[in-house]
Amino acid sequence: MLPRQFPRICLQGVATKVCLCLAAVCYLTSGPTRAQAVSSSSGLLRGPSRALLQDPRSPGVAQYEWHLTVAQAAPDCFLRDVITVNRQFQPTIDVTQGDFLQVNVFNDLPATYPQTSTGVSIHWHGLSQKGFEWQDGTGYASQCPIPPGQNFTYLFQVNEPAGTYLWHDHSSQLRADGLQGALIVHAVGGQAAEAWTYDEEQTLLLSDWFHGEGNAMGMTLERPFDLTKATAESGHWRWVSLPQAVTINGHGNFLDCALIGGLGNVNGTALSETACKVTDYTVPPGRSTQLPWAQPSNPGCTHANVTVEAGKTYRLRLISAVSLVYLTVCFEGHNVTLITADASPIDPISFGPCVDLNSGQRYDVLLTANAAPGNYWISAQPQYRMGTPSGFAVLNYKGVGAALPTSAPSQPGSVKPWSLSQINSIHSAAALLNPGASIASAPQPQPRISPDNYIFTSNAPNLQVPAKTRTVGFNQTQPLIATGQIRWALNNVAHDTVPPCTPTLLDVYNNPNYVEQFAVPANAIRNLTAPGQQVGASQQPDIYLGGVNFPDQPTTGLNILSVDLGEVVEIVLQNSPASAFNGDYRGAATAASRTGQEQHPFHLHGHHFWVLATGNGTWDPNSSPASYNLVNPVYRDTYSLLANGWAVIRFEANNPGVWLYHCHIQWHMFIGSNLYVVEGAEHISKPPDNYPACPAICTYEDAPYTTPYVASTYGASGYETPDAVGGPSA
Ligand SMILES: *[C@@H]1O[C@H](CO)[C@@H](O)[C@H](O)[C@H]1NC(C)=O
Ligand SMILES: *[C@@H]1O[C@H](CO)[C@@H](O)[C@H](O)[C@H]1NC(C)=O
Ligand SMILES: *[C@@H]1O[C@H](CO)[C@@H](O)[C@H](O)[C@H]1NC(C)=O
Ligand SMILES: *[C@@H]1O[C@H](CO)[C@@H](O)[C@H](O)[C@H]1NC(C)=O
Ligand SMILES: *[C@@H]1O[C@H](CO)[C@@H](O)[C@H](O)[C@H]1NC(C)=O
Ligand SMILES: *[C@@H]1O[C@H](CO)[C@@H](O)[C@H](O)[C@H]1NC(C)=O
Ligand SMILES: [Cu+2]
Repeated sequence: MLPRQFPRICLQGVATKVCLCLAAVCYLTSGPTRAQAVSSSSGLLRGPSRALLQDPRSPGVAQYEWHLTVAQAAPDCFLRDVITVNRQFQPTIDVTQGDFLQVNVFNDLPATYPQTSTGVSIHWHGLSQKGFEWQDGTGYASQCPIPPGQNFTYLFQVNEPAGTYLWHDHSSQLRADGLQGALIVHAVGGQAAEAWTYDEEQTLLLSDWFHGEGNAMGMTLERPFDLTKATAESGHWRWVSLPQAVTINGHGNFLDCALIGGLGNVNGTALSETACKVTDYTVPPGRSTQLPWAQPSNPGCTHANVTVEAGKTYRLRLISAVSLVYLTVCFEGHNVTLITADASPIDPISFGPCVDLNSGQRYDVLLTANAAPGNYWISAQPQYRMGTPSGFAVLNYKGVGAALPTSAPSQPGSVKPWSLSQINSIHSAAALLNPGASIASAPQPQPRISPDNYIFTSNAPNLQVPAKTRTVGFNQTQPLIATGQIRWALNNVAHDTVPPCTPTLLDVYNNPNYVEQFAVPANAIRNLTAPGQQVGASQQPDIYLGGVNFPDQPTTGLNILSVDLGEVVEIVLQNSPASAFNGDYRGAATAASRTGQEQHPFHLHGHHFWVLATGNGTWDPNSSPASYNLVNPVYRDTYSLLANGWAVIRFEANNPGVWLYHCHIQWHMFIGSNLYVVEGAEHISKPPDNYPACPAICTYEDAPYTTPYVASTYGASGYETPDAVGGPSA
């Protein structure tokens, strides 16, 4: 549904709220509104890239007013506190390509809600924000978070390919509490201008869902992993474990694992019954393990229905908004054709009924309702983290009453994740590689894509791979640092999630030489002895320059890659054993026991990039480049680094700003798998007028989340972290 169907004129103030209640979006199309939008934010018109504002199509403004509050809900049949937007769970944003998106976010969350930062910020995942570097919504990178009781208005032009994106909190772990949703960029001219032929569209937002609050779970990741460093007050590290459910469009059932015949069987190993149980850990203190579930009094305790009409073709927008688990989504009885990857058109390809999505990835698929009318399972099955229950929705044919299908639901482990050759067989749409070609004469099912409808305003819509000017390599590890804490690290630096009280973008705007000036000199980082506690009175973490410095010992600080405009940067990412590169301060004997690796979805802000190769084993500078696809690699914003594998991407440095490059597993990013790309520092535009003030004192993620600290900060709010019992388990 296009926002144009909503009220076209909404006045400010009360009237706006009325419109919001009716349609959740106010849509303003008049010229004066556009002018007003531009002048209200003086940072928008500076530097050559802002020329895009002069596009003749007179963009309008999709205007939202969001009030974030805590509410009780049971998306997976378990009642808990969730975060809502205007009392809606995970609402969708609709905007048209080339228009402005304006979202005024009011943080009406209680100050006692556990936050490792002091507020919220909203990131628009996949939008490259070219020319709008202050609007990326990354806490302490592009802005200070919006504190409780305050508001901040995001305002930027959506100069992006039409397609499927998502929005989510990017200051702490609030997306695990539901603060996220779909963001759909509609083509100018609507569906008729789209590249594919289909009758209807629907969005499927996939989330994994925990019964503990995100920030409370995050705090336990800060406790000492090394038991000898744990005290009665600190407790010790505990992994967030597996999600209790997978939801589809906000609906699921944590007892869906009971649908698995005999509790399921993965590669010959029976799934443990505990996968179906609410453990002590998942129930916040003071709450019953016997809270009602699957009762009418629990709104939302149901499965989502995707109703289709026989004979029609549907564009299904699949979005993985999970915080942890890689999912395989399958449509029983129907094959689907993939048409876009992260909003980039691809050569249509089908792997049968299933599609793999890693956290942060999107695929749009075409599904034709050509089976016998009835009800069919849509399943979202976990991979790599067995014990997570599958999530289910129902593909319901119109005229047949919606009901759970009678066939056996697909069980976790019954479908293999995509192989390397499948991952590498997803290619950019041919039409984007040769913008001179006549699109009109392209035969169907060749997508009707032109540079004009692909990227609204860009100097270089041609997706041919540019020659690289520089290669940067990163080894991903999981060190145990001298504080006894465990981290995820890139080149031995675990990024501090909450850096100084000034966002790095503001530091760099004020001093374009900031990072180079204050970076730890290479000759000073070789002999680190006690990493992890380097934050001094200046509240300034150490700065490490990725690709330049590789500390001998794992450490924490700001991990920064500094690039100039015009560079074409190739990033080689290598998965390495957890304790590689002196990654266990206790020494070689214990390091030898921590050799595991996990798969990681990596996301780059501010850009789409070419994925040249996804490989197995150890990347070899001599032989691996031979496997790169330099002809038609997929162009996207989130890609997979497989366990024991490597992957190579290339991006053009054409967007001044501070852009995160990070693992999109919430918990991995939180304790270190993150990097800031500081790009074109001297070309960063002025901050907007309404930029949120930063707190005088910041809470570092190295803060001691001891029982007394949590009690004094959050009081008896019911959000306290669970007691530390049991031992580390990962
Ligand atoms: C929103 O924040 C601004 C400061 O950025 C403030 O002036 C304004 O009063 C706030 N609006 C409301 C309704 O609280
Ligand atoms: C799907 O349909 C079933 C059967 O009518 C209904 O019980 C259920 O509430 C529906 N789900 C949603 C999310 O509306
Ligand atoms: C899906 O595609 C496979 C391979 O082409 C084919 O064998 C199968 O019959 C198709 N299934 C459906 C439901 O169309
Ligand atoms: C990982 O580290 C090893 C050892 O220092 C190095 O040879 C390799 O090039 C690194 N990998 C990448 C992708 O940088
Ligand atoms: C690191 O320490 C070693 C041994 O003390 C010393 O030889 C070396 O010069 C030091 N390196 C640097 C860069 O200071
Ligand atoms: C990677 O190589 C190892 C060893 O040859 C093999 O066991 C594994 O299946 C491969 N992984 C993939 C994803 O191909
Ligand atoms: Cu990760």
